[in-house]
Amino acid sequence: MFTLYSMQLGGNSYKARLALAQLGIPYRLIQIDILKGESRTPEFLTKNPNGQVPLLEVAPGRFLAESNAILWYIAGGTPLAPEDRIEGAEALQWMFFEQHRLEPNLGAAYFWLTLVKGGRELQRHAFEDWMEEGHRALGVMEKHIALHDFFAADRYTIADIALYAYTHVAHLCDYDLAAYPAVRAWLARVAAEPGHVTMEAEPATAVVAK
Ligand SMILES: N[C@@H](CCC(=O)N[C@@H](CS)C(=O)NCC(=O)O)C(=O)O
Repeated sequence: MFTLYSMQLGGNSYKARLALAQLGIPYRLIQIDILKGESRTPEFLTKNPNGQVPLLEVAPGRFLAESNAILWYIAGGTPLAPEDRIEGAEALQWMFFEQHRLEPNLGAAYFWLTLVKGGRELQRHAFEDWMEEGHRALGVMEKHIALHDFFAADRYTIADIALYAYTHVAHLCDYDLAAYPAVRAWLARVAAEPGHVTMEAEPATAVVAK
């Protein structure tokens, strides 16, 4: 059985929990509180020297980091991963876009504005950039999703899961999605997918480690 080291309200960890839930894959869930430094303990650093969650133990002692690599691994061979070569590459294209353009802005704003007390003041200098670059990324998504139902392969895939994680909480960290009607419609389509779980939910397939 997989073991997932996860932060409940972290978008990157949510991606893995959402895919595992929708694929009906049972796993052991270990909650990590990064605000208490639990991803930087000597013990955790032996598992992931980069000191971050999510982290998936795929076999005893074999660890996989990076949320989108985890998505790629767990969804391989399932309908969530396009099997066609170009469609698979297009899913990857959006997953790299998510890590380069979306997550560094929406993810950072979400973390500092919603999870860290006093974060807005602490990060005042960075906030303008996150807003500008985040809106740029949302604009790119809007153009694509106005013409398609999903981001790759004409169906719901791991590309949608990757992009959904921080887009669906954008409104909590000052991003007004009013100018992105197609993105809002896509968010609703993703939330209506069978087996969808929210970021707050502990998936029924998870066995929470005590
Ligand atoms: N690129 C990584 C980013 C992971 C990441 O930023 N994780 C955060 C929580 S969302 C974390 O563990 N931060 C703790 C730290 O850096 O000390 C991914 O997609 O998994």
